[in-house]
Amino acid sequence: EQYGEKLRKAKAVDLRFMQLALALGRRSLGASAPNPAVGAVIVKDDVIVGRGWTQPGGRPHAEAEALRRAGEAARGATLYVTLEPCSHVGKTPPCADAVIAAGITRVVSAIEDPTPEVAGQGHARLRAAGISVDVGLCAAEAAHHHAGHFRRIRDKRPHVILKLAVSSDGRIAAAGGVPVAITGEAAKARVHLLRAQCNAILVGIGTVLADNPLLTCRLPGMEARSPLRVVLDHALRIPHDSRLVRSARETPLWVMASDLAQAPVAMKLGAAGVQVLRVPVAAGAPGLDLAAILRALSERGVTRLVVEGGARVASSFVAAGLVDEAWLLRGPDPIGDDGVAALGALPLTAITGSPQFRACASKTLDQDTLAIYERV
Ligand code: AOF
Ligand code: ZN
Repeated sequence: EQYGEKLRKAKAVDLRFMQLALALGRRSLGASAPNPAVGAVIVKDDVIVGRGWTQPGGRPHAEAEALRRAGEAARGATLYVTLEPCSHVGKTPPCADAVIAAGITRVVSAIEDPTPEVAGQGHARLRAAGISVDVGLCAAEAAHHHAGHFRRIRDKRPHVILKLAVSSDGRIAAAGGVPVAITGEAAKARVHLLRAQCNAILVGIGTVLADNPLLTCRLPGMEARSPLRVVLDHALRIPHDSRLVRSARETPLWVMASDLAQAPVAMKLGAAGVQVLRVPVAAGAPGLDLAAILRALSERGVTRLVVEGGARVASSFVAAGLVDEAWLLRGPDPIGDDGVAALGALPLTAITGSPQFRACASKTLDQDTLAIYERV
């Protein structure tokens, strides 16, 4: 009985520190690509002696940071980490070796790293050195958190989050694509945080022509967390005086054009700091090949992509089965039947009523609501 109580307490302690490690990892979400955003906590005699998270650009790794801060206190301590410590020599030496060298005696790890050079060998290396290793605490949360890394390793594409802001009657703009304010300040702040937590944001040229958006993160103090901006623009129609092109030197802008688009236009955009990437047009469908675009982004290190419209881009991603997560922000007012439907010819129920998605969270943001759907 007494032993059971002790065990229950120990489990609660493990849970608390793993949740802290997950929270630390969240700080780097969107900033650690191409690497995963890992969090690490080192605990000795119930006291936190080191905390770390993957640094911008992916290095140093989380464990290295936590070990550096713990110093000698790491000897005999427990490491809580949200992803299997690496076992390979990449651009940095293996974290597993650093953990062993520091004298850590127990590791609690949330989930295995599917990276082929790691894939269980990090845990094995720790065990071989006599460290007690527990794997699987908060595995579901960790899998959700590392979705971008896992998707990139397993499917060679980013984790795709589709963000839609719709009126109460499911429209995204007035007749003819005229922009209308749909959601309020709280929703806007949440969207900007999502942008910061992704490495790339993607829109179609229609949205650029209609809204002239900037697509940066404008949360106070987080401006540097703006994602790379990507525009699908097969014929290179993007205006040279658009806010996107004019800001291309501060925040990267990649324009995905078809291999048939005019070279002189591409050169002029290049001179303005825009990177023009050529991709094939889709076979048998209008527009660029989305799978090829995602592969190109993934090859260049993008792990988390937010797709922000318009209707045609959104419906193409849904129809191609390339949406992993859908964020549906709904405002309080209707636009009317002549407004632009959120997914073009597809009904919104292609997400909200589809057995391929499940509602996983919902939240009120002032007068608006946010519902998040996840691919099952
Ligand atoms: C960890 N802790 O914080 C992260 C890890 O090229 P490198 O040396 O930076 O290694 C990149 C790989 O390391 C990456 O693909 C992933 O498997 C792992 N990321 N591992 O132990 C960390 N970010
Ligand atoms: Zn590492």
